[in-house]
Amino acid sequence: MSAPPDTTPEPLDPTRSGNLAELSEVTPTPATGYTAADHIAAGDGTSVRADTETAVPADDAVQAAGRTAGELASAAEREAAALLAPPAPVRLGEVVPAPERVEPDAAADYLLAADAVIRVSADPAAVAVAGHLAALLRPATGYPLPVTDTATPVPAGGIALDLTGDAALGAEGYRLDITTDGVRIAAGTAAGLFHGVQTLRQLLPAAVERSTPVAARWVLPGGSILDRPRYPHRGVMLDVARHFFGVTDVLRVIDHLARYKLNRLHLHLTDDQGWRIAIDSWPRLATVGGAGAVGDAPGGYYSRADYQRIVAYAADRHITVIPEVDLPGHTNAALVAYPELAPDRVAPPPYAGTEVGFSYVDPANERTYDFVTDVLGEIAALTPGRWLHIGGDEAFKVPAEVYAGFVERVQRIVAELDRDVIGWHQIAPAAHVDRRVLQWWGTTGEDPVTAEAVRRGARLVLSPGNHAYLDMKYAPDTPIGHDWAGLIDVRRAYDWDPASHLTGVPAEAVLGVEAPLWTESVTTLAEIEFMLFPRLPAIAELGWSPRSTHGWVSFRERLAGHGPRWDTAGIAYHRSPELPWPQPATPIPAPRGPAVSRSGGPPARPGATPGRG
Ligand code: NGO
Repeated sequence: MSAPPDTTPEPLDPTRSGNLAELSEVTPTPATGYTAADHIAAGDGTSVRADTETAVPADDAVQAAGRTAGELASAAEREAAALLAPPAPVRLGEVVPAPERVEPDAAADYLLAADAVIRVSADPAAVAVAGHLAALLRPATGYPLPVTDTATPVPAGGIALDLTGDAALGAEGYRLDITTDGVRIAAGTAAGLFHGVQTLRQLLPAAVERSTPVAARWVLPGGSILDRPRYPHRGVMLDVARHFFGVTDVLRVIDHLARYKLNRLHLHLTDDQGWRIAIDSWPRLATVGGAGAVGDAPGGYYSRADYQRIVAYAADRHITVIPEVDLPGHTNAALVAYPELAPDRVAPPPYAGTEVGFSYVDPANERTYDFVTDVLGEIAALTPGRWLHIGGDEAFKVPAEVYAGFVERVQRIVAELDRDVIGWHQIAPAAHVDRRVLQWWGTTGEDPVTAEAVRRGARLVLSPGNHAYLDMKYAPDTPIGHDWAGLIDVRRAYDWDPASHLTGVPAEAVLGVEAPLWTESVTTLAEIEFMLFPRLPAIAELGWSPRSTHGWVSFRERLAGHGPRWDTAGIAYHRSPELPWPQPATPIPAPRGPAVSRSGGPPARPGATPGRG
């Protein structure tokens, strides 16, 4: 256990020349806080905190502090004492989402050595996971961590990733064994190995999130974990239509999903305010329909190559992209581009507001089905995953019978593309097709029409608006977000049970959970992260962990322990008062990053909280 300093060191003086420049050079991500940490005198003359993002040249730090020789001597003494005491290893159970079974062995802690080797089964997908692990560990450890593939990987003092082909762990499960002699992750699939790697990452000190080397003791807590997901569908939806987010932002969101063992990224690609994917056969959809956004923010769209890059990056992390083309409503941007699809064949003006339910493509026009066939066909060709999401929400102006007929026809188009259809639960009244999935976003837990569709064979993904909608505010003073489905603090995001949420729907019909992030009021990556963290891990735990592990008291402790990781990785988050965040060992410097405040959230922007509908 590291000894926290008994007096408070001086905060960095940002006005001193050199400080900020040095900081940004050493740490590209924002330094937003400290935790109890070891001070290490690194060989290059910088003084580095083991699990923070802060490093300053030792001489500068001395002068900045303006201390006497005596003060310096006692500071050095404290640092030496901290060096001698090894940092507290993370406890084996401190993983989010909570693993199925955890058996700690206090006598078996493992110390990663500089010459450790990663040995992996000779299978390309497993080797890719080993490469991913090495890439996660190399920046902070500075260790070479070579990857060797072999028929029978054994830890031999390092880390073994063993693709056993054993079906017992299921499609995504893994077993992790940590002993003093090495670490072994075994799984029947590469996805299982990948999830095991995410657990391993969380069990290392938070400093592992640093992007530059730091001298630290890389200790893993001894024992075994056996872990398998509760549900096969664990997702996040990102609305890139209301505001557009470029490829780099989406890739970073994918990294966040991977950390918490989520396996679906649902991209809401089209809406009234913007069409975000290039379609060769209908080019104006993107070039004209993609031009705008809410509040006249800059528009944009993904080229085919951009979209493929997102899909491939997700696939490398065992995440399936589910593209959504929202039909027949939420189509104003498409109608601006192609007025022939509008009921009156007249182009509406581009829309930059936040109302819903006013637009629709004409269900009585055959050209509409050409459009749907072409668009879904082109997107399916770029999407290896099984699912195409057809939207279906809030088509208020289309009469019920016409609507059901339209949805049935679109469901057939999806089936002809050899894909499975997903739609918002409003598609429930349409006839059943094989493997149909409804995405529940209601707020009551009660819907006989959806329950009836389930009786006819549909399965459900649960995104209850009052628990899983991450565009809802945390609290009345949250500077961005909606509140039409209520306020969703971390506990509300966590404390519900997908298996029993919807009356009349049996537990077996539930495929999993998904947290939608609508972006009417969300305009930057920092704001995305602020709305995702800490609620995303709450939904992830509902999707992954067995119900028997569910418990707010344990969850809030485990989750709060991730704060220093997010700080170190430069992830913006809401420092919710519900969670027992670890006490900083030193004062928190003012945030240098763009839009993050540790106390409340992103800075308020005038007029940034549109209501819905
Ligand atoms: C609703 C609506 C979206 C809004 C969102 C805002 C669904 C499925 N349709 O959810 O268009 O953006 O609420 O919270």
